[in-house]
Amino acid sequence: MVAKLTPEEVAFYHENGYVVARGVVTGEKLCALQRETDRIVAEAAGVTEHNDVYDLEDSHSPSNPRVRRLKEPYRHFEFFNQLARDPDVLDIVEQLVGPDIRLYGGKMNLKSAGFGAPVEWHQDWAFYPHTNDDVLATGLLLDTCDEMNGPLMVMPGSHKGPTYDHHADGYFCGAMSADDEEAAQNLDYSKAVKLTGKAGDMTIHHVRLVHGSAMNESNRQRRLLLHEYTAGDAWPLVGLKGEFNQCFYDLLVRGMPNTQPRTVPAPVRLPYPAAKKGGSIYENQKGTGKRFFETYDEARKTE
Ligand SMILES: O=C(O)CCC(=O)C(=O)O
Repeated sequence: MVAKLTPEEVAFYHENGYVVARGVVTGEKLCALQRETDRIVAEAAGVTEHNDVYDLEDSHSPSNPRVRRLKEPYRHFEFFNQLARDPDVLDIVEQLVGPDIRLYGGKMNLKSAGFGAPVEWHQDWAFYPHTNDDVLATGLLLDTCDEMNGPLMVMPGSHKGPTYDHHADGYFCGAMSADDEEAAQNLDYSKAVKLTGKAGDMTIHHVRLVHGSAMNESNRQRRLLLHEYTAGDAWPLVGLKGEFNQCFYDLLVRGMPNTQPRTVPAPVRLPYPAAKKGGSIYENQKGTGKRFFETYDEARKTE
């Protein structure tokens, strides 16, 4: 049986906007997760462009497959559907958002050894604001993650601050610009915390927390399975991600559905007009203003 968060860890999450739960997936379940991921990634051989399942690195080719994201694996693969509903995971989520829990979305980000793409600083709230902010993302580590292979980085306490601009040239781009004055006044990026851990540990970050990650320059991959969970009474302000019955009932992974959304006065910015480069956060962020993190191409140019 997996340990729940201690009262101190729950208080730490509310104060800082993140926490890491240790040893959430272990033993055969962890091996199965790694095996299933390897199988799905191997099937990207032969895929020529992004599709519903795969988001591909710019350097991907069918003969040299490079996957940077599996999109919503719980929708495509029963193993991942079960994992998103795992009682050990939901027991922890329940400690943070309450007894009614809806799965809003999910993805696996794969940072390959040597070139895995960075994710610019952003707040998930800028992508999917809800009527209340009892919303979080869990991140299951498939690989041991240290400072060198692109850990998720967070800005402690930033979930209590403003919602920053995630637009460039008038369009949503899913990233905060390094030129943004409001962010520069409020955030000291030298205080960013790297969420390192062992395979099977689970990061948790609040939907309004500023976070991102650098390129993986190590010789070890870093795979992170992210699931976004909302309180059952949080209603998405930018609309449901799909058909009503599925979103409202099937993806209610714990508790009772509720037709009376709870509202709180959290600062909202809408992700509109939509990103010029749609698809995934990696594509959206290509439209960003000034980048924080070096990309593979930039790193090669300066060599
Ligand atoms: O994979 C990462 O390190 C960052 C993931 C993330 O923040 C996202 O995909 O929204």
